[in-house]
Amino acid sequence: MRPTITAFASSPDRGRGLARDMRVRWALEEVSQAYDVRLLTFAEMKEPAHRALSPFGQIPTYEDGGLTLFESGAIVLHIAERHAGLLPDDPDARARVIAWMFAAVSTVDPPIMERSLAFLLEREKPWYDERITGLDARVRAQLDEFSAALGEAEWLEGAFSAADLLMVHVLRRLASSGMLNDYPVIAAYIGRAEARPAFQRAFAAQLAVFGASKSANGHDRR
Ligand code: GTB
Repeated sequence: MRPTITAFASSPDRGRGLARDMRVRWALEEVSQAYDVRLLTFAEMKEPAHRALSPFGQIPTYEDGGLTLFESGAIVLHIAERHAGLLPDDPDARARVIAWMFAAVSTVDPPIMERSLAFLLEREKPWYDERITGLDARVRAQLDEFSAALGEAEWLEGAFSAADLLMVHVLRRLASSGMLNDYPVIAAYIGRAEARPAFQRAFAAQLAVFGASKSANGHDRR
């Protein structure tokens, strides 16, 4: 039986693979698990049928047999636990990978997300320059720390794992900021992950959805 995930019918990321269904698609591709996708409009995401899967009316969700899950980090962990390839066998190494997964979603992601939202929603406000300066400083401080932690390692814990998958997805959001030019260790890490065939298959799949949403009405439905 193939799991079904949900994704935006017309993603505001315009096919850049930044929406969080990308994490789930990528994990499924890494473990060679075929899957179905149910595409949702913003209105459909807030309807009771979807809220039964996702209390906050968001994507992605995951359905497999009787199991339904929300939260991309939990879904990736579930996939990693059910299939070989994304978690080490050694219990201590596995615990460290899970710690890095939490670090990606609960420590590294929030300031990056806050910076993106400020850029999107507050760019015209009188306080924007001061706000973005503060947010940039927070993100840069964390990039300094992450760069030092990664050091010369190829991946966070031995072989590529679910931790790298989540961390890279979080960090990719900075691609358009120009900031990563100052962090060659991180840029190379992202590049290694993006070169993985599983990443490329997942990226192409979400890009195809964006292409279809654009051509459906003959214009960009963003
Ligand atoms: N913590 C949850 C998880 O990790 O699964 C957060 C899920 C979430 O934020 N989902 C977003 C959503 O459903 C889409 S991915 N938003 C609609 C809503 O809340 O009503 C976040 C996202 C959206 C857009 C871009 N973008 O345009 O670049 C990137 C990421």
